Amino acid sequence: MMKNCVLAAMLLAAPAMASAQTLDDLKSDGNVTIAIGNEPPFTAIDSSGKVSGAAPDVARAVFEKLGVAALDAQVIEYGAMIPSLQAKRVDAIAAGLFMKPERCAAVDYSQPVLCDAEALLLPSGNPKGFKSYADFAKDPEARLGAPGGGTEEKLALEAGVPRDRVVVVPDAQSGLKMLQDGRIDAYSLPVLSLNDLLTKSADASLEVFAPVEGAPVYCDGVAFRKGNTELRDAFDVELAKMKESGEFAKIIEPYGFSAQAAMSTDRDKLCAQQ
Ligand code: 6CS
Repeated sequence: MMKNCVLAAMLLAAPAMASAQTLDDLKSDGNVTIAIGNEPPFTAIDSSGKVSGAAPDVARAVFEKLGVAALDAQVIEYGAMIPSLQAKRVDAIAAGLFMKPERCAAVDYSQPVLCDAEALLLPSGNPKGFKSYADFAKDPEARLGAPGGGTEEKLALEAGVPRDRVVVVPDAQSGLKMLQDGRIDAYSLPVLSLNDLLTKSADASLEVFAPVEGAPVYCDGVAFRKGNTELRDAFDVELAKMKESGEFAKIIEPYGFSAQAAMSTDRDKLCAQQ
């Protein structure tokens, strides 16, 4: 017989389950829970729990129009976001999770929201001349930091960088510290994320190299559970109205993102892009 205190502790430790399935569920809950990576300007959460960033701000605006007043977030590693969505820990992913064929097969994405190229944070002057992920493969000593399950990690591995020289970095601050401590030779994230990180670090010994040669420009969308097309389609209707009215641009462009970039492409094209 399990002691009651142990059982109680296990129940308390159980992650909050976002059980909502449909738009009606979310409306009756009055809340939507999203996955984020806490990687400004895509997503951010402060010590009080306030959620911001271009992706959550767009999602919040759309859900408000759908009658879902509140939005909260769970910080999840990129590689664990889709499993968390499938396990109903979150209702959606609004995190800059870029559309790629394998992800498009696993979730139902909205139409595009945020687009960005890939970049490298590295020592000023780029002394080792890194311009592409293939450059890290060619240099037997080079170590590249990248988010676990992220696009940069996959691109580096596909370019031939051995697994033991692609270092999984849990978050932007850790990546900065690992670079400053010499544990990695460069840290790869999208351009706007590294520009934000470098500006806040005020570290004149580092610079951003962008775009990474040979890497595509990616766009994200809000990701919903596969088969949840009723909710995804309702989201898309309001997103399209916001793009048309200019409200979409007003939300994302102060963060540095281009509304035109997202409006000049679509889910089908992005999900077909390798
Ligand atoms: O979609 C991804 O995997 C990438 N997206 C962002 C916003 N940052 C890094 C991550 O690898």
